[in-house]
Amino acid sequence: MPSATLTLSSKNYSSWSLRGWLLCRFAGLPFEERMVETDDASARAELLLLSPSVLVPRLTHGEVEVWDTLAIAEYLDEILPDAQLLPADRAARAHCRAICGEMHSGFSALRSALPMNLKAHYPNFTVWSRAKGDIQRIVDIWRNCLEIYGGPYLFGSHRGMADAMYAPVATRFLTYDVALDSVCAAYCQTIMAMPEMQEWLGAARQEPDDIEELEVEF
Ligand SMILES: N[C@@H](CCC(=O)N[C@@H](CS)C(=O)NCC(=O)O)C(=O)O
Repeated sequence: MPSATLTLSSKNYSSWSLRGWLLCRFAGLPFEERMVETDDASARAELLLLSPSVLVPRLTHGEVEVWDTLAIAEYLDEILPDAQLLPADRAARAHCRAICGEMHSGFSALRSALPMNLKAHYPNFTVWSRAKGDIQRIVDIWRNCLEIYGGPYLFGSHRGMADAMYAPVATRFLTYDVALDSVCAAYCQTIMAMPEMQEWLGAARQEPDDIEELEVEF
């Protein structure tokens, strides 16, 4: 297997970095991390050479360059199929792709109103009404998956692509004190208790606090 490098930005603020990193870890791909500050001009210029979208995460695997989180997930599933990032059953796989697609292309109100900030906690946070619609849809997705596949992960006993895609949402629900039913609260706890998640959180806590530009989206 060729060597792999995963380019990331902030561990505290970058939800897409977290998704890409979890996907690589779930897949069992040995990789080196490369951190870039995307608000630094020279780092952006360098990133542009490597990732045409100027976005992270970006995976380099030997000669192969993959950017965009969905593409990274599909690539990892192809090269490491035994990791079962996607469910084995075709219908479940289609379901998984559909909800990952929703996360990838949607929930913009949630993303802008409740940016990922792992070090923060905002008790009694008032959620903007459009973001409430996104939260309701995510809760419905989670409840439906956990009921059909039996949990504790979205597609059953094996964590995979969908859990990586929704993991930053679990952190947001905790950061912003979003009231959840017991099923969804338990799913959030399952995600937060994963050893990989604990490792990422530990590194996020070590980051400096002042990356203001990244407080906006992600
Ligand atoms: N659709 C992209 C989204 C990636 C993305 O938005 N990444 C953010 C970090 S969370 C980024 O690189 N921002 C850099 C910048 O805007 O300078 C994906 O799936 O990977």
